[in-house]
Amino acid sequence: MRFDVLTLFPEMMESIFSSSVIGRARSAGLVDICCTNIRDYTKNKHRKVDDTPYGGGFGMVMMCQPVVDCIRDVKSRLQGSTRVIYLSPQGKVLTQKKARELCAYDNLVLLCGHYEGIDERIIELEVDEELSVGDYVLTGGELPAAILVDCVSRLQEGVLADPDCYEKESLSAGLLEHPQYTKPRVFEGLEVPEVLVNGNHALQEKWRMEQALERTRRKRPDLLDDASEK
Ligand code: 4H6
Repeated sequence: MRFDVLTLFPEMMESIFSSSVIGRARSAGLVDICCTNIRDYTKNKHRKVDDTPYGGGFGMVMMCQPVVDCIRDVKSRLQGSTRVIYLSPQGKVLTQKKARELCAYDNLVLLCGHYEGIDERIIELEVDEELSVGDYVLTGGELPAAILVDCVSRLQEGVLADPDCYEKESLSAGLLEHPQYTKPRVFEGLEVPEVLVNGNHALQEKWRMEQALERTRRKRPDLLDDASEK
């Protein structure tokens, strides 16, 4: 899978994508992540990417020309199926189900908005889908784009060390994870549940499933309402 992140802050994105699991996946050639600076596509001498909104109002709006040229140039170099996604508070909220669906594309082009957003005509002309990472407002689309890259990358084959991770996830689809413990057995008087220390494998599996269900009921009952959405 290839990701192209179109942003005014490529160096910020590079640092995120060079670390941890995603950094390793990239070095191993399991995902290809490329950050492009939208400002490189400006044609005015001040390298200006924004202008004042028609009809007045607060702030600035990203202009059509640099953004559209940037999207088209990046797309022209891609092979296979491509989806152009704009990260914005107006999008549908990203879910695990959506992340799995996006795995069907060869390329994801992620457009990061800034200022008060982008000229609506860019969306009309070049954007296939608008996604949000949650109902709150951020200063830019960069962190949402990083979340999407992370979430879809970890579904690519070989990115997670243990293939059982995917298996387990699909079994408990739409549920929260059971509690986890490691050594020592007692910490400040709190003991690890007996079944995890002395129980047999079948009992432990049953315990984990019960805990996952109980936790979901208590902490996120909304997840149980429509398990198919997850
Ligand atoms: C597009 C339009 C995504 C992008 C407006 C982006 C939250 C999310 C942005 C804006 C984002 C999300 C610019 C509106 C700054 C507020 C960038 N915020 N904004 N929930 N911000 O996925 O002012």
